Amino acid sequence: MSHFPSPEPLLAALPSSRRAAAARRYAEHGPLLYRRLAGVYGEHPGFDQWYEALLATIGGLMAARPDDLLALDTRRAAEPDWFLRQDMLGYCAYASHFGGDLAGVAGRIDHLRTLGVTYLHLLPFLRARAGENDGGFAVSSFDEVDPALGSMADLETLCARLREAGISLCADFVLNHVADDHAWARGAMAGDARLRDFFHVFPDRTVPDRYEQSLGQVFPAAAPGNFTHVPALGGWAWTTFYPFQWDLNYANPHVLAEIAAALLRLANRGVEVFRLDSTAFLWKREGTACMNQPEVHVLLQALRTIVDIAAPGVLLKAEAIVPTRDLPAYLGAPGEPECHLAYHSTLMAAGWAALAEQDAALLRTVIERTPAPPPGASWLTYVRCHDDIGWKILLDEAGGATERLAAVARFFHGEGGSFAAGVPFQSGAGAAIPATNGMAAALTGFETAEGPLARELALRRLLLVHGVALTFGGMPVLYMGDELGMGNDHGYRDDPQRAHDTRWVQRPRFDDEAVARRDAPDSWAGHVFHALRSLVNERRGCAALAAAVPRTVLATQDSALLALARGDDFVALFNFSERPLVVALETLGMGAWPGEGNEARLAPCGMRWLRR
Ligand code: OTU
Repeated sequence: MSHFPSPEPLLAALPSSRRAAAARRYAEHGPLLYRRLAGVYGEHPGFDQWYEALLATIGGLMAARPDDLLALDTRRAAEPDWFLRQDMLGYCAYASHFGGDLAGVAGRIDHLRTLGVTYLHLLPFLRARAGENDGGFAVSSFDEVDPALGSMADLETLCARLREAGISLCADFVLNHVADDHAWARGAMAGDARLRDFFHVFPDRTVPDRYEQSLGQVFPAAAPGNFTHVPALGGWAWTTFYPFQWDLNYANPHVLAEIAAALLRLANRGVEVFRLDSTAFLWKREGTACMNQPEVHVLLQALRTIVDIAAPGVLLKAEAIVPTRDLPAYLGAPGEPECHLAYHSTLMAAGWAALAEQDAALLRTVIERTPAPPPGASWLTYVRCHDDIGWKILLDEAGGATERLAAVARFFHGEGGSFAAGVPFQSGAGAAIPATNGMAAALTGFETAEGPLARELALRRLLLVHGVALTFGGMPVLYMGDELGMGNDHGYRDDPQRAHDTRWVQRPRFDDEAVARRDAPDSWAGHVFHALRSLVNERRGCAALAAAVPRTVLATQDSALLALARGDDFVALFNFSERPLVVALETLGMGAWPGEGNEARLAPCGMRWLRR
């Protein structure tokens, strides 16, 4: 690099006690930061001044970082793999539905601890647009908590209380778009040219029509197209998601600087992990689907280096719901780190597909195509979340067989007499394969189960898909209510603001009665809770299940069987069929398993962990 700017603007804002550490971190990460930003913005007039201003902003936020969080940064730096251990367990919930408000979430700490949770992802809790707001994903202010949930002070208190309990708070950070009533959008509508340039605005349909030729649609039924006419803008705004969510223009360096600062401000409140929402969409390029563009990775790597400099205890988690081949890039490469974690959504979808097909073929292929992540990074594994299960991300593994995946979707929508009680999502226009919504218990057959045998089978299916998430290696995240086998909630249908969006079927209120039955083993809730917790407990004591231990898919004689080895002394066996299976252990090719005899017997939809 011919010209590498001095760290002076960064250091100037810092008290002398913090300068040495900052200088050291800048010396380590600054060159990559500069290279990445120069690569994407270097041609902009005034790039050097912009870069200096960015450093000054970062320095100011480093000066403002509270002492306890500085201490956390130091602790994390001494143990960078803290989130990759087998005792890490995530849990995801809407604050409103889980605890009523932020303060109420603290009241649930006991439940989380009983389950073994060390990481709590609260879905969007910042001030969102009034009226429809996509479950909080239309953010109006990065600096205000939704008033119905509390205040920034409540957020700080909650972060501190969770941390005391050994739980890291993960917050959504919606950086692809803002709500149409965010100050930036309002400014743009009021005619502020600087803010108009924060968005992709087109005077007429000429350019949007060109882009549309290669764009997909996320909500083809509820929000068709990717552009919205906004009279106050005198043109069309890019809106990948709902019309009230305006995509930010990351070709404008000021957008990145604002977003980085907003993230660091939240980090200074005590948020430890940021779920970077919809990362795949951050960069637009005509003639493409405008997903996974190389610049997306440049921007994410820049954000990562900013975090490494200013708040190194903080983790970034990529939410990119993309085919397996596009996923590894979100974790970066050795020496070029990107996100610490990335949702493994094809693994998730393939686990469900295996249940529908009673065959683990797609799942095996996904696992085989998943490379080992670079050091210090890993996958986020999960079974359900607040969003739909999209099947089309499995098209590669399915060899392009649309009909095969459409059959999986129909299966989960209960067609053909299946056990599942899922609800289709955004079927219709442009969706050859509808996505699926539903709580885990509904998708595994509990809602249709009549009698204890059918219920037992539903429980085993629920454990089977969770078992994959807990065995795979990475950070498993449970979804609120699934640990109690909570079912679908159809109440959203009566609310005109939510009725069109079937994802609400899996966003129930936390069921206090189910929690009360948690420890009663003869209740469904108690049954599920006990079984899942046993699995979590066993995992915690099993070093082979730490994220970094290599995984291998073993060849099996029965395609319904997934045999997944972790290291040399651990094998998980998953039977995706509804037949009992007998596995001759020598066929696994891993030697003898003391105490196991020659064969392992698996119940229908049963699983086993073999350890040495
Ligand atoms: C994300 O999701 C969020 O998780 C959704 O809840 C939001 O609605 C959306 O962004 C907009 O903020 O494409 O890669 O198919 O899986 O919208 C990100 C539905 C996404 C979601 C999809 C998703």
